[in-house]
Amino acid sequence: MKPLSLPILYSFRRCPYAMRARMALYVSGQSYALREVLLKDKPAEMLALSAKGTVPVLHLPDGRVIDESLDVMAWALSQNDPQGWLRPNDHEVAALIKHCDRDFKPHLDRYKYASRYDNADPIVHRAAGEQYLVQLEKRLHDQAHLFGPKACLADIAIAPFVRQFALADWSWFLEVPYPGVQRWLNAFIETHPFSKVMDKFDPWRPKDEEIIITP
Ligand SMILES: N[C@@H](CCC(=O)N[C@@H](CS)C(=O)NCC(=O)O)C(=O)O
Repeated sequence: MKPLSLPILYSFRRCPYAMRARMALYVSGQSYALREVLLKDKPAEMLALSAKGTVPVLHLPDGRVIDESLDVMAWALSQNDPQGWLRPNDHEVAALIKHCDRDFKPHLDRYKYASRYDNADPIVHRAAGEQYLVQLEKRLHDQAHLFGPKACLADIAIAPFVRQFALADWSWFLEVPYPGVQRWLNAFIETHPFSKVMDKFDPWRPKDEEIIITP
């Protein structure tokens, strides 16, 4: 098979890390081959590139491998950032995303998938995760996005995780007193780029034709 001249993205549709990577690739205008992965049966081709076995993994035509979602976003937006998602040297953006990945995500997992963990009480973890919503609400009660009127890297990187948290019990989410977060999440779900990157594809097998995503 002829080597591809496009990047290849190993992805899992419902993974919030992969969602943020797909959105950055989409907005940057980058075409790529999408290989949908089953997490319980990861392709050897992906593991040969990145032994840690997490998605997303981006394999560039020059051979470089990017296997952290924020690095995929940074790479895509360094090629082209038409919506101005990158804000130079923004420590506040980086800190808010880090807070999501390091602190909020473990509570999200233990709330949504409590039975996968020993002694995880979902309500305790929901309450702990809610503290992150409180932080977001402080920013969103009087502005449309986390850092002003326009979306930036932080909104796109964080919203997929808040969506998962909300979907764990949507009626609970609608009742909590965070109107800014609710409005922001609804807008995120209903508009591009999110809706553009949620198409369904069968898991990739080596003999398959590549699925080329063109923005
Ligand atoms: N720090 C990584 C985390 C990626 C990650 O944990 N992805 C999950 C899916 S949402 C995964 O691949 N888990 C491996 C597994 O479940 O086997 C990133 O930002 O890319």
